[in-house]
Amino acid sequence: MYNTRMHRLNTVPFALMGVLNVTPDSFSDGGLYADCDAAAARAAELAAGGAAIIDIGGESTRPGAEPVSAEEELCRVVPVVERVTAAGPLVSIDTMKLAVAEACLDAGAAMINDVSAFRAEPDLAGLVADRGAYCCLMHMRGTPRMMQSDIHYQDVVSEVTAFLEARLDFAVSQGVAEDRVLLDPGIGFGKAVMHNVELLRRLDQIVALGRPVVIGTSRKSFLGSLTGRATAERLAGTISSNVLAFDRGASVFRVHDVAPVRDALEVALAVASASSAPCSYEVAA
Ligand code: HH2
Repeated sequence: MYNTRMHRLNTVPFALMGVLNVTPDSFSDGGLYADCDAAAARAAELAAGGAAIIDIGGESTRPGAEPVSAEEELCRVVPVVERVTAAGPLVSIDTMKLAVAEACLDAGAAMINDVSAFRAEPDLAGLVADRGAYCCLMHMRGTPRMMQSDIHYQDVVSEVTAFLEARLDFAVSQGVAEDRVLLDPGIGFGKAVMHNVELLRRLDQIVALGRPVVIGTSRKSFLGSLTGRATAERLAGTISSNVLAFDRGASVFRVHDVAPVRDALEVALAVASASSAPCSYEVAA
């Protein structure tokens, strides 16, 4: 059942992925939804705002974040995955760990969002293949702890594109069906401000790999650098960057503020799909 609904990701013009972090230390919603009732209420709010997918995370990946154990991550996320899937929304689990991914698939999750793109635990690819689950493979330089130090790229877009193509090939070599894979350039993961800007500007290069592209700019620090805004004040920057990514072919938008981004994307979609035939109109005398 969930695979049929997820399969629409290959065809819909866009889908919103609502962020739900059940961590004490996520960069923008840390500590807000650690309680299972609060998390379930937030998931319902995200779904009502237009989220087709709820992305549940139990380990922060913000720059400098300390890793958490599999036991701790399991305690944080599994009860929430059970509650949210029982309520109806599609669930993606934001994890790099095989044990967490397996328990969350058992609890009803439909997608594994692995910011390490199966590098942290390569056997995760086999699990995704066996279960026929979806996966999002993201580009990240190094690990969250160290990723923002000593950043160098010759051509960030070509390097990220080549990385994603290689990770897609790896997933397929492990038995994952290509049409189950989404790709993500990893905005803010081991990138300086101008690398993020360049990735958005030339996103069509990544879209050309032929898989749905996920984009995660929501409230991120590069928006703060560009606008001088604090984390809670980055909605306009979030909307702008998501609309620009949509214009270049991204189709899944990972955001905290689902409803306003949805509205902006609906307008962008209407403009993108309007006929280019000249309008005929009459002016009343
Ligand atoms: N960004 C974050 C976490 N997971 N997954 C994908 N696919 N793409 C992203 O851009 C992405 C991601 C970081 O944001 P957030 O979850 O809000 O913060 P934290 O990692 O501190 O929990």
